[in-house]
Amino acid sequence: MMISGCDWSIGKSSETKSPSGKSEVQRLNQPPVPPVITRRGHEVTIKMTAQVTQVEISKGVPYEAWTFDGTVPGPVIRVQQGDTLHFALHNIDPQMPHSMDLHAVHAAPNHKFIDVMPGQEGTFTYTADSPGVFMYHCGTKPVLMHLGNGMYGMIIVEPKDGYPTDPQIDREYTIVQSEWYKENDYQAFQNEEPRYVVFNGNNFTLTDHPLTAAVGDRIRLYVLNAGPNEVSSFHVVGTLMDTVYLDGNPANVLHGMQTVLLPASGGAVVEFQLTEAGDYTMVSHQFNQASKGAAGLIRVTASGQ
Ligand SMILES: [Cu+2]
Repeated sequence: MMISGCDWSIGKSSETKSPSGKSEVQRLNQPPVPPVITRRGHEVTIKMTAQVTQVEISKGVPYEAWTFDGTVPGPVIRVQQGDTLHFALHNIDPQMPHSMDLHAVHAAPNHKFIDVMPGQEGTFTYTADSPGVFMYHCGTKPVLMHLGNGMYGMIIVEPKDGYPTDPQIDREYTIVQSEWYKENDYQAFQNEEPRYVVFNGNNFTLTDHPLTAAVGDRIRLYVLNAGPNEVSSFHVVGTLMDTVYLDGNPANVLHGMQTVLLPASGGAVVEFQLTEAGDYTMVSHQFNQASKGAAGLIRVTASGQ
């Protein structure tokens, strides 16, 4: 593992000469690498990659994303309160350093969230002391560049004794809100309105392929707003969120919520019941965001298929 204190260019793609002699931009599309997560008692080993992979952010709109494991958002990591995490980040992006900042842990950032250089693997150990729904992200400078290009995901730390409402829950899903801007454009990340605001990485999957539930099911969503810039107002049309645990901590309980405010990097566990068959839309109730893609469906049927 190497520590980088170096300055580096914002530009991502390198220029090469084609056979015709014309300059062209070299594009990367590294195939996704699923995370390796293994448990021995309360020792959990997590191996992830930093890599560059093309993702589809809207139908027919590719984006050369900087990713964890080749997806945006990165894979959901789920551990238990009190676990010791042995985390390894393999940086297979040939062009720049990346890192891992886990909001779920107490750690000195200059020791445990440090840059891993191209081709290197960094290993770090932390304890997941606090329960919750947390963001993880690349913390390499400029952080906005790495966030705007896709380097974030959700880590769930299950409470030691569970949530009081665990026995009532029939189905659970994860939703990560985030923004897409002009590709790899730092100025756009800094100054412009997002082109898309999306759930789980794009603006079509959760409407084309609704989440499913049966009539009467109690649903739990683990929700995270990864930003990088916008606040989210998470709402489910046609129900009330009977129980909300802000940031996923059972101590932060609210009841009867119509909308949950999620700051950039804020999370929540939200629970509700769907009492009639039909399609229920999840949105950010900041409707400019919903109109840019921050919407998805839960389809409720008698069978729940
Ligand atoms: Cu990065």
